Amino acid sequence: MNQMKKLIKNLGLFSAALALTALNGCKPKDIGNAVSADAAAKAYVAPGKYDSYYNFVSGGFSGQMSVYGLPSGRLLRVIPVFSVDPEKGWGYSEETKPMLNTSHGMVPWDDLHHTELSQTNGEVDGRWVFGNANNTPRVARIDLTTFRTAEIIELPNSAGNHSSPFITENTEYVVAGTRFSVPMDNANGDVPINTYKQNFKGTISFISVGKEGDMDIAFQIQCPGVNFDLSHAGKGKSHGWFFFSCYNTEQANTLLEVNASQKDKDFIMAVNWKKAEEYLKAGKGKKVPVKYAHNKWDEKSHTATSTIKNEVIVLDAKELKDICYMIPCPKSPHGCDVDPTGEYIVGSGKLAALIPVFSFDKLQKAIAAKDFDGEYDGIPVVKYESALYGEVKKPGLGPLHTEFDGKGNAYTSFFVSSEVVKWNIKDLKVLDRVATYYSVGHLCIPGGDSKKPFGQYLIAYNKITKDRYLPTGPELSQSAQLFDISGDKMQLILDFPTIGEPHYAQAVPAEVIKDKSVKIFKIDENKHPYAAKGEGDAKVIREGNKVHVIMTSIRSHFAPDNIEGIRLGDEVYFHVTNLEQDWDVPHGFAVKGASNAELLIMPGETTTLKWVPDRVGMFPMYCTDFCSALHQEMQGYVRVSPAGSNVPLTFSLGTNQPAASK
Ligand code: K7E
Ligand code: CUA
Repeated sequence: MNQMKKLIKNLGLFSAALALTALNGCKPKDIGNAVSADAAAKAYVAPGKYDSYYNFVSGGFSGQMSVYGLPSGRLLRVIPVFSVDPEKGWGYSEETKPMLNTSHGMVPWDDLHHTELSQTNGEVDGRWVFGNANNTPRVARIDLTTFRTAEIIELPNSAGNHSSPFITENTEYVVAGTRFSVPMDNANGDVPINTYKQNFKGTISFISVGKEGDMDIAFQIQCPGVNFDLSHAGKGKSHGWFFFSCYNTEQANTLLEVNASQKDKDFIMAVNWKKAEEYLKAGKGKKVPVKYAHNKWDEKSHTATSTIKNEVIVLDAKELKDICYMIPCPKSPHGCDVDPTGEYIVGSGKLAALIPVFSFDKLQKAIAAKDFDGEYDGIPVVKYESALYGEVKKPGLGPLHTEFDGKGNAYTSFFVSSEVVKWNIKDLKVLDRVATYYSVGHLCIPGGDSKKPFGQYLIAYNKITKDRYLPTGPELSQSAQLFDISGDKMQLILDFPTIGEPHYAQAVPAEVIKDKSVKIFKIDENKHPYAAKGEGDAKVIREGNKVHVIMTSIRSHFAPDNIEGIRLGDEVYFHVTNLEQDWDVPHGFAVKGASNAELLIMPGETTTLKWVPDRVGMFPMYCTDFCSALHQEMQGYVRVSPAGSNVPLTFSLGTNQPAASK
C-alpha cells in the first residue's frame, strides 16, 4: 500500500519530469548509434517505386485515419472517418452529413485510437479496416477498395469506446468494450456519481460483420462497472474467446490516478463468446430499449443514410455464469495481446515491473476445475497462478502494448522507460531492447496481432517528439519510428512525423490491396437522384425556396456556368457530377461565402453543396482542384437578387445571357 503510493508518486514525478528524463536519463548515450550507415538504404523507396506495405494509422484526436507507405514513411492519404474534413467535403456535403449522425445528432469530431484490419482464417485480408470512436462510442468500417468510410455504427450503453474495435479471426465480430462504465441507457442516469458501485455498468458489444461488411450489433454483455481498456480476440485454439484488460476494479469515481491504483492486481476478463452465442440462441438475452445511429454509405447513389435503431439484446454476465471469467493481472493492465498461436495472452500493467503471460490451456483447465478465488461482482475469478504461464522479469518500466513477429518473439512498448523490448514467448527471456524517441505507445508489426505476422518491420508510435524535428512552436507533430526487425537486433531505420496522435496502427502487404483499388466510379452506374450523366442533363429547378442546380464538371468547365434568378432566402443545392472517366481527375467546387466547405468530386460521382446566400450580389464559383492547363478558367457566376425579385431563373453555358432591361 505504502509502496504503491510511493510508486505512484514516483510515476507522477516521472511524468512531470518526463521531458528531463527523456532528454537525459533515457537518452541513449550514443545517440549516433541509433541510425547506422545502411539504415537509409533500408527505408529508401526510389522515386516511382511503390512501398511494400500499407500502414493504417489511427489519428487519435484528429478523428481520422492516415495511410502511410512502408518502409518509406510516405503519407499516402488521410481518410476522413469521425471528423469533418473540409478538404474532401466530408461532413459538409449533403451526401456525407448522415455519416456523422448519432443519437445526439450530428457529432463532427471524435477520437480514433485503434485500427483493425479484417481477417480471414486469422490472416489480414485487406477487405476493410475498422476504427473506433472513443468519445461518442462508434465503430467505423473503411472499404479498402475505395479507402472511404463505408459504415459507422453507434454503440448504446457505452461511453469512451476505447477497448475497440478488435476482431475475431474470420471477422465474425468486431468487438468493443466501454472504457467508462455508466448507468445503462434505459436506466435513470440522473444519479449521484458516488453511487458508481450500485448503478454503473460496463458493457461489451459484439458487432456482427456480414459478407459485404454490413455491421449490426448482435448482442451486448453487461459486466461489472470497471474500465475496459483494451482487448484482443483469441485465435487458433482460443478462437471463440475474447480477452479484455480492465482497470479501476476498485470502482473509483474520482482521482483515478490514485484511487484506481490501489489494488495489486486488476483483471483480464476472458469472454467465451461461443457460449454467449448459445445463450443468445436459447433466448437468454433481454431486449433493451436504446437509441443508436447506424449510418451507411451507398456506393451507387454516392450517398449515406442514417437510421436510428431502438433495441439491443443484452446478456447479463452475472446471471449467465459461464460467459465471463476474471484473471488477476498486475497493476492497471493496458494492452491485452494474444500471440499468433492463440495460446499466450500478454497483459501489460502500466504500473507493473514485469509482464505476465497467461496460458489459454491452463485457463481452460482452471475453469474446468473451478480453480477460483471467489467472485468479483458476480464473475468467477480464476486464480492467478492457475492461469499464468510465466512472467517476463525486469523487462522495463510501464509496459503498454505487445506485437508479435511470427518467429516466436514478442515486442513490448514501454512508455516510462521509453523503449521497445524484444522477448521470447516460450522462455520469457529478454532478447533485445532499443530506445525510442520518446515514450512509445502502440507498436505495429504488419499482421502483428494476427496468426501470420510479417516480421520485417516494427513501427513505434511515440507520444513525445521534443527535439526530433525542426521546432514548430509549442505544438509538435507526433513521431513514428521504423525499425528493421528481420535480424536478431532491432535496428532504427527511419523517423517520420504523423497526423494527429497515432495510437494503434496495422499494416498489410501492398499486394493484398493495391490491385483491388477502385480508380473511377462508372458514370452509367451512378444512381444519385440528382446525377447529370451528360451536359444535356444539366438544369436548374426551383421548388419553392429550394433551388436545385444539377450541374456537371469536365475539363475545363461547369455546365451551367451562369445562373441567374436566385433570390435572397433561397436554399441552393449544387449537385455536381464529375463526368470524367479517367483515374486521378477529380474536380472541386466552391462558391463564395458558403458557410460550408468545398466539394471534391471523384470521376463519375455526384456530390452536393448546400449554399444559403446571405446577401444580394454576384457570387463566383470555381473548381478547386488543378485539373488541367485551363483549370483556372473553370469558373462561373451565380447572381443573387433580393427576395421577391422577378429576375427569371435562367442558366447557361457558352452563351452570354441576353442583356435584360433591368
Ligand atoms: Cu495505448 Cu488508446 Cu490503445 Cu494510446 S491506447 S497508446
Ligand atoms: Cu476542374 Cu480544376
